Amino acid sequence: MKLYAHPFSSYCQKVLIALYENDTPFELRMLAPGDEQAAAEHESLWPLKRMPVLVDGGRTVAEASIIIEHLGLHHPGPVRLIPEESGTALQVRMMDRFFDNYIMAPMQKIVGDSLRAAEHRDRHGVAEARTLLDTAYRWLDDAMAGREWAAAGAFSLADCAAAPALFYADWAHPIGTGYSNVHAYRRRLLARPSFARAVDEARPYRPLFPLGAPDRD
Ligand SMILES: N[C@@H](CCC(=O)N[C@@H](CS)C(=O)NCC(=O)O)C(=O)O
Repeated sequence: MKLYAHPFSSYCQKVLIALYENDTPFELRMLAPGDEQAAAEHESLWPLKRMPVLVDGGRTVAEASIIIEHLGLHHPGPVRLIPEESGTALQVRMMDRFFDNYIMAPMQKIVGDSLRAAEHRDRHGVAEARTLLDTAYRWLDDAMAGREWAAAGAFSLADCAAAPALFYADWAHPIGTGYSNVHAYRRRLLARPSFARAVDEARPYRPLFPLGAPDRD
């Protein structure tokens, strides 16, 4: 399998965690800025030009959650990231949607806006993203009371989504000190070997973080 990705990308880390959890072999096709050949291959596979994209034999699979579902179906390992029982799987998928839509998306809005020229900044959109993050942190703090992992009582797809989402969201819009369950969960995610590896591999790229990476994590 070939994964078109960049180690510093949050959605790529989401899939890298799943691959590392099960020691699944793959080749990284690095989408480095300026590598036109890799970019052209990526665009021909997925004209939407979002990463990651997985190529598995003749199949091209896009969207991080779907790639993780694909891995569970076609390359299962000892760590099952989508539970077998369909009701429990639904809880996992709901939390996965929560992290993508309400943590990752507003975090990307804030980071993406900071890359724009001053005259193209979207102050209103960024303010909305910050409000959404505050609401999401508050909801998550209640949801995580008494929970180790996001859903199903075990590490899952939802935690693969949560790890990079909370990692970068806390950099872009710090999680309030009152949200101790969210902080504790973020620390647990950082201690998980699969995510710790993804974070370490991405360390050299921290100077690319447009808001300035804090000196921690
Ligand atoms: N819905 C996609 C989102 C992927 C995404 O936003 N990837 C970012 C990197 S974290 C990207 O490709 N950005 C490049 C761009 O926006 O042109 C998924 O779940 O995989």
